[in-house]
Amino acid sequence: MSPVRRDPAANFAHPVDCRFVNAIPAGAVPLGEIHFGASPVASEHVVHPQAWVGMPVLTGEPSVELWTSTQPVLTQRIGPLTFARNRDVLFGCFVAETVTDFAVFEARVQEAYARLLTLAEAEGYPHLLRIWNYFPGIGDQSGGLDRYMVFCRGRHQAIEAHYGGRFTGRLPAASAVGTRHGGLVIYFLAGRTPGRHRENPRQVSAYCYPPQYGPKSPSFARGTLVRDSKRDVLYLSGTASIVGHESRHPEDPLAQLEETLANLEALIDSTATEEGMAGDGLKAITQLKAYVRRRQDLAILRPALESRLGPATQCLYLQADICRPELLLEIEAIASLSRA
Ligand code: 3EB
Repeated sequence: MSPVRRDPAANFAHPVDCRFVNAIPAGAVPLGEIHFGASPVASEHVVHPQAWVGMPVLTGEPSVELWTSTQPVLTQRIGPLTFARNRDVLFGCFVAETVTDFAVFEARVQEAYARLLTLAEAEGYPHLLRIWNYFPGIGDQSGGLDRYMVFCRGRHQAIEAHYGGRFTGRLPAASAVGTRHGGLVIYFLAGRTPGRHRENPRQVSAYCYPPQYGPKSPSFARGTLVRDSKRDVLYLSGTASIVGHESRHPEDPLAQLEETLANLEALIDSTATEEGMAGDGLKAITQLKAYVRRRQDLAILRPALESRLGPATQCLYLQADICRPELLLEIEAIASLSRA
């Protein structure tokens, strides 16, 4: 009997695609759809995960973030969590009403994370690959803390309780951004096999931020690389004009953009080098969401950003509140890397 030859990459499959669309194309197998916009969209008869994120869309670009599967999908709902899974990944979505009170909000965040971590594990997808967090009033203050800090504490408590002890090595790429309308929306991708979580050489790991940014550091990795049999996908976390742990260039949107792009580029290039991939810098980005605090900055930010991207990159521009008041911009992305 001759040994079976296996392509090592064949052990990994990430049969998932993300596109920004206006409508669900015929024949698509949705894992989930996230609608961005100023007002909610009522779509009944939808069984897969779906959410509305109350952020004004700043351009005429398609504003539905559609996650599709190249394999058959099973969908299920347990309380506030809706999830869809194929053989290799689970896409889940948690939606809750707006909660003004900080203590109630923190408990809600903790509950959401406890539920999603438990669910992903119980269904056999224990490895988080990417998480998005959206909620209103991210900069609201109460008792010396802002709502983002309270969010971080609720998330931290649930993650610590779930994994017990050391958990930083399990944290995936994430975004946490402030909406103008609607409630708490958390959606995520989890896998049967782990992703490779990445840090940024230009930045202190967020889970090591000093206490000046809040009683519990933010629980996320700068990026998560997911191997696939054809291409590898790098999920880049929400990235801003932060070097080390400090914000740079207050009041200067263009300089913040340049710093943010340097951070994204450093994350892509260091990942490519250390993981043996072909590095293509910012040109490797296939999808990008730009969160812009002030609508009037779009006119200078957009051309400067797009001059640095490849022609096929899909961009979605959203008006949003960023977690630190001095930050005017945050960018998250998906990049496609090929093995060198
Ligand atoms: C930063 O680098 C900017 O708390 O999940 C970016 C991505 C940010 C994710 C999160 C926060 C989060 O600290 C803010």
